[in-house]
Amino acid sequence: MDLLSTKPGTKHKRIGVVGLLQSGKTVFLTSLIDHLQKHDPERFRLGEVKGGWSGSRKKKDHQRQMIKIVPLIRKNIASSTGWQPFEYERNRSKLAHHEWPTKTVIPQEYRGVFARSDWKWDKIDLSLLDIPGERLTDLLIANCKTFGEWSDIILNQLSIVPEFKKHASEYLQLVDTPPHDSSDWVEEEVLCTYRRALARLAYNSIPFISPSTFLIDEDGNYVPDEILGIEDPSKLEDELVKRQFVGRDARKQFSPLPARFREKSPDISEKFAKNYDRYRREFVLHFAKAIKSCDEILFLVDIASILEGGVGYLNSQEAFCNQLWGYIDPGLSPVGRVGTFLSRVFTLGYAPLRHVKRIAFIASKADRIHPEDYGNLEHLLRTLVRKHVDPFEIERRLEVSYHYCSAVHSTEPTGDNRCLKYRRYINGSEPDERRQNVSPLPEEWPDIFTGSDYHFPYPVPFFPKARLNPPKQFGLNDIAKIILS
Ligand SMILES: Nc1nc2c(ncn2[C@@H]2O[C@H](COP(=O)(O)OP(=O)(O)OP(=O)(O)O)[C@@H](O)[C@H]2O)c(=O)[nH]1
Ligand SMILES: [Mg+2]
Repeated sequence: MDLLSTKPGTKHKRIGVVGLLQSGKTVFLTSLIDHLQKHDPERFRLGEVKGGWSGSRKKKDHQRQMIKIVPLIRKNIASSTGWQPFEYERNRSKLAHHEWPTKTVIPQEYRGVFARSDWKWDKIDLSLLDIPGERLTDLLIANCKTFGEWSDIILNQLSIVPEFKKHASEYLQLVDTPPHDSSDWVEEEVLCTYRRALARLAYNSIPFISPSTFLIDEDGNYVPDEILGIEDPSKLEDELVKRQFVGRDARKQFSPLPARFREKSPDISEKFAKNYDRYRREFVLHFAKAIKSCDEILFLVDIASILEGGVGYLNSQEAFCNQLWGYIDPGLSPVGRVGTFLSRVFTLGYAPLRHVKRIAFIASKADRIHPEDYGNLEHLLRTLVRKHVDPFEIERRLEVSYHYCSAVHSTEPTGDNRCLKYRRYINGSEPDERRQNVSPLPEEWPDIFTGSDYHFPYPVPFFPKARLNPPKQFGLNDIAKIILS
């Protein structure tokens, strides 16, 4: 049992930060933690209340004070999930040297206890979970108890979304006709062709890649640099097919098979089903359950990168959204609410049934967009996710909010048209100043767009070297208000 969270007066909140790869989760968390560790109520406003910790009683009645946060336990403490501790110090130091943090390959958790100036007795014990974007594409596996169910959904997606189909057509054709025998050779051809489809999706920045071990192996090793550095696309594809696995290792692979194939070739499909079950049970459910049992989810979407990625990226973002809510099943029906209440009563509050009660959708990296377009940013975010989340909001009383923020604000408008000023390495050892006219954001998602239609800057992070000072941010404090409530 988790002693800290059960201490009277300590409210434990588990928050999952999710989003596709490179959506800004790790930078968001690093900046948030930095602001909470060094909270300056004037610069990171969380609202104001009457009185507070300081001032005489008489004065308190009249004076309004900014809410102040004080970290009580500053280090990462024993993880409740068994995940690795969040690498806050390492990320902070990279940012201060004009480098973005390296990509996350293993799920990480930050844990810290904070006091609020307007809460007399209670403390807040926060768990913040950071999951590599690639792993989140495995949530469909968590949601599908059987290999057959998963196969049908994946093959359906691959064949109906044109941008997916383009890269998967060879595989779809191969498995459409069941083979005459179930030899090892046939099995290897099926796996190899599926790996080729995933390699093409990855090369074309379509993050619809499951099992995720194709990109990050079970031990957290990303595709090696010597493969990523190959410039010739067909050689890169060949190397990915040869070196990466769709499963926990070479002998435990699986790929989706249609019903007719499963029926006519039971040997291969039983083997794949066994590998799928173990992958699901021993690997995916471990982190998937941790996300499902969060109190709140922060869902980060990088709108600028979707526009730069083209319509295929937009469609994968939508497919991902669908899979995520399908598994997390957020909000609570009236029956669910009674169940949660009873579980609290019978266990004296020690083992409440956890369920996601709140989701904040966040358009991240707003500093890559011109401030004139911030209004469109929120609208694009809403239209992207609304269809999937509205039913939960209406029927399950899920609390939903929409935000935009830049966690490490690294650009500045110059005053000319849509021009942003920022820093970027060109030749020297220090980054040089650059100016760029950025694309205007559309008011609605265009019907069709390609990667070359939109351009936004890629600045180096602007982060204080002085450890006392947290970074310039925009909109992060509004999200912190939700987390710390
Ligand atoms: N301009 C700007 N760029 C950002 C910001 N946050 C993130 N980025 C950019 O987005 C990239 C990815 O950010 P991360 O926080 O590592 O993304 P992630 O979601 O943790 O990615 P995975 O670990 O791959 O799942 C960074 O390397 C930066 O290039 C921001 O606040 N402003
Ligand atoms: Mg990360």
